[in-house]
Amino acid sequence: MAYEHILVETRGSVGLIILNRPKAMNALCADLAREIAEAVDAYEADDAIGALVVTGSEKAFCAGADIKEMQSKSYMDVYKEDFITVNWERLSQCRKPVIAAVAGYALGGGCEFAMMCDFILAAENAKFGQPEILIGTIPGAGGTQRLPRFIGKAKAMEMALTGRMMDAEEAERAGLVSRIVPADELVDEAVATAEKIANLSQPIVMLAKESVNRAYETTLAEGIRFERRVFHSTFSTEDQKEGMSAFAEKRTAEFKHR
Ligand code: DAK
Repeated sequence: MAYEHILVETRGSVGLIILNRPKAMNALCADLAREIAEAVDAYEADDAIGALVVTGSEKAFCAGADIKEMQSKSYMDVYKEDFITVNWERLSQCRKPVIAAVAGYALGGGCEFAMMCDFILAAENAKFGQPEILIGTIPGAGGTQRLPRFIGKAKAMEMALTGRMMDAEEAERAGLVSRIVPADELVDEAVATAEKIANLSQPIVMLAKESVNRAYETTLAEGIRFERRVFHSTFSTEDQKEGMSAFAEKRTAEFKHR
């Protein structure tokens, strides 16, 4: 499919989505959000794809929602059209693993967008922020909810109330990003990591993702009960038999994704 604001590329078993709106620092206009949702739909439906990587440019992962597009909207506009919500949330509903490879600015909706992914690899020049307060609004795609869960109240509150940006090192220390990699290796490293995941059992990977995500939705006791049921269920798969047999026989497992 031809897109206007994104590039898509299949590398091995990995679906790569590259935000490509350089003149606007990859700001998410409605069409860009729709295109991302369509690309996620297509990769999700493709059995040959085991994991996704979302990235931007070296200068900007994404500078947030398109301020020029939304500046004149009224309350009734955003309420009635459920302002870009459906397409934005598509990424967080993806059942396959998604890695955000962030270089440059990840601001506002861009930071929220990265947080919708399963984990973030950051280039040394990455900068994260929720600057909505500086333009008279507040984060609207999960920033006030996900950020405190990831980095704690003190830093999340400071970022939401002042618009201060966090550099990659602080973001790694705070737990927002899993690793920092050199900018020129960022996408290759993200794709290699995604490929590693894609070569494991797809259904087991999906169960692991669902189980970790449950930690953000429920109590510890309920989460542990959920995990135990899911753990038990892995024993009904061919891939669990294959994985454990391969270990015992000192060979590499060949998962069938069943
Ligand atoms: N929107 C539109 N255009 C943007 C933009 C944005 N967010 N960010 C940058 N641009 C444009 C600039 O206007 C400029 O365009 P021209 O003037 O050349 O036409 C071009 O990109 C280059 O930007 P700068 O000249 O400003 O470049 P600098 O290197 O000096 O600065 C910057 C880069 C990223 C620090 C700066 O551009 C900046 O502060 N940008 C705004 C960042 C920001 O405030 N982001 C938060 C936006 S509010 C929701 C979902 C999401 C949201 C809400 C609800 N629902 C699902 C309900 C999200 C809201 C937001 O993200």
